[in-house]
Amino acid sequence: MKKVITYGTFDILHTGHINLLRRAKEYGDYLVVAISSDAFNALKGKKAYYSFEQRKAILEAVRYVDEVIAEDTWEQKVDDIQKHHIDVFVMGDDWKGKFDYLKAYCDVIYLPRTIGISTTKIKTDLNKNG
Ligand code: C2G
Repeated sequence: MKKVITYGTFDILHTGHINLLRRAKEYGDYLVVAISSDAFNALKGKKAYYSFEQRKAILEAVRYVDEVIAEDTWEQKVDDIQKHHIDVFVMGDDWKGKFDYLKAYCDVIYLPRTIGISTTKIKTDLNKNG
């Protein structure tokens, strides 16, 4: 079984996230998603609308996702890849190059981001339109 992993906040799930998850799953048979904990989001300077538990429940309902784990630190990726026997690490290309050190442990793939949609844009548009 070929296992894939990806990481992210995945707040207010949108088609950009779904496009990423669908393409990530195409690289294997089993997709693990490491969702940023609320504490790790604070480290990333992000405040998610949905709590970790809510984001986890939503991701677990996505057909491409086989398992959801917590992302608590920047440093856990190597341990995750070894512990979960990961073959492919996938991220959107806004992270291009940032995780190349993982090539020592698994394939590293950066996929083109979906243009024109983001959680930030959704929040801004909703605030503008009341
Ligand atoms: N994404 C995308 N297209 C968009 C928006 C997001 O392809 N329009 C991708 C991002 O590139 C990322 C994933 O969806 O691969 C999740 O995006 P975020 O929730 O914004 O995750 P991020 O804050 O980038 O966290 O250790 C890695 C970090 O936790 C990544």
